[in-house]
Amino acid sequence: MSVAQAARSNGEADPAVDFDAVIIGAGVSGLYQLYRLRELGLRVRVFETGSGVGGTWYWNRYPGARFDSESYTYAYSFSQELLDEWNWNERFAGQAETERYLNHVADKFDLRRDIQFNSRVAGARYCEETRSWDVVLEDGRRYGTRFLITAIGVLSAPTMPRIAGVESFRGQSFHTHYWPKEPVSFEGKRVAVIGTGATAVQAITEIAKTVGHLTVFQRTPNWCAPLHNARIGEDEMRRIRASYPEIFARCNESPGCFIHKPDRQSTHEVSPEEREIFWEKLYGEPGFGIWQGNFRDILTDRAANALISEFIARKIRQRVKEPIVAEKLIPKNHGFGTRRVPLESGYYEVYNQPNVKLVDIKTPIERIIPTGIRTSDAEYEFDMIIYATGFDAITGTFDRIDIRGIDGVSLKDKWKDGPQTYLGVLVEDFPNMLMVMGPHAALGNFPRAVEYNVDWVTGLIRHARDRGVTRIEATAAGVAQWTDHVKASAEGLLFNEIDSWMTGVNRNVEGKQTRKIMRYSGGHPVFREHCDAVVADGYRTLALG
Ligand code: NA7
Repeated sequence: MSVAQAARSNGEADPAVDFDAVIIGAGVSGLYQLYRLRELGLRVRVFETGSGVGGTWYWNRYPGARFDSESYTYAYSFSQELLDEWNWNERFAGQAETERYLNHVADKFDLRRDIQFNSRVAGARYCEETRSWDVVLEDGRRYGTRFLITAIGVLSAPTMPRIAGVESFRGQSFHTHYWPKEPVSFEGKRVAVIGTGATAVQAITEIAKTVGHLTVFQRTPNWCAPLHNARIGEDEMRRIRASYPEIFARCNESPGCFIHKPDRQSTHEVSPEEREIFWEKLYGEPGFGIWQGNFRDILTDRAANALISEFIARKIRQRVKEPIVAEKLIPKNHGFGTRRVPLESGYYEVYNQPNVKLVDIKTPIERIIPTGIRTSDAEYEFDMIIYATGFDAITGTFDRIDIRGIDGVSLKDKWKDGPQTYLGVLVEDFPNMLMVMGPHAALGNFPRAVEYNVDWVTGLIRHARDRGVTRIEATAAGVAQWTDHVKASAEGLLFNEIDSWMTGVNRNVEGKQTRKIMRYSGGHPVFREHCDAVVADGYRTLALG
């Protein structure tokens, strides 16, 4: 029985909704949410802006785009058949392989028939009378739904820099997020990249292989560490497949759902020699180990953080030939790991190429001009400008949809001083809106977190359906308690003291200049304990009606 049918059999007013659930987004979260809700027999429609599935992995097709999490830890775990049949080609899959994987998932589970592509949701308004949401697409089409599920990702609202003259440039220009599907050649071209975040680090390294001349405009350097990608052969894939249960169990035990777990020791417990050996080992190993599998206190203890930062600085000095350039690439305003660590495959060596120039903050960009870029002390001519300038993260995608709850209250207004949620899933005054990977949820290795989050949302909807419940809302007390807990869990963590997308700072967006607590920092195991406890308690902390 669908939710709408349950409501009718319950004597409720006919909700006259088109769907039991509308899901916004056909990325990693939306696809799995659709799969689960279909299992409940619900009428579901997914609205997706793109013309294909994949979300992040549909849009970000810039050169060098790839996982920083091990491919086999990033895969969905919910279907044994899927695990059995899919072979990963690379330890850290590139965008094309991941997009292929997500298309395979969509085909295998016949998901496309409920996905409406090229359909951007412009707004959604809750109607108390019908206990349903009125969803409006950009082209004006409207749909009614009992539940509105946001599966819009955390990095889906790209931002351009607020630099005068962007429109005046006469050459080619791209934001990395909106990279074209057609191949782009850099051969013989003078190319500029603005930004040095995780995206830029990947793109710069790839572009440098074929470019005529590359100029990188860096405002803030980031601490990068080697990815150590490699191909996965048949034997290795067989071994990986045989150990999926252990792999997923290990991910679920770690704070970020990564395969790497923090070392139990403090940096100060071991001798400088032992420390050096451990860090050398981590630096030589694939993936996020140096960040997520390091001594337990590198992200809480300033002295420990200074030591690991110095270790990485030494590596940068060793790898970059020109000392002045090396110094420019070493962050001075934040410690290692306090921002998202870009993983790289020869990034630092790019700056040893004679055709690559680094322009740093000392000569900031003043203006984009028709022929290129003007800084405070020079003018550069370019054929192409690439904006790797990041995203209005976490709440940004919500802000771009006009979401209105009870009495027309706007979600954007409600969150103007920072998000307030219950478990990162529900918001007071926005009944029947459920967020998958919303603000205040625990981030990390995305699909691991997504599977838990989606299962939790699905469990709640099943509970509602089985009891004829047609209205689900967070309580004021629940939101206050969770928001306080999220803030408390962030205390003492060095990355919450630094400007980055993870703390909601984006100098290119009005009102996003100050740090906010945007995500749950208590780690996934504790996050799950909280969410599980709510279920065990029969959802009594929610207002159900
Ligand atoms: P990030 O990490 O937010 O990086 C954006 C970069 O763009 C960063 O270096 C910014 O410098 C730079 N930026 C932004 N605006 C400007 C202007 N106006 N002038 C110069 N430089 C600018 O985004 P990414 O796309 O690299 O990565 C996002 C996440 O995607 C990543 O962490 C992965 O999880 C995947 P700033 O640091 O603000 O000084």
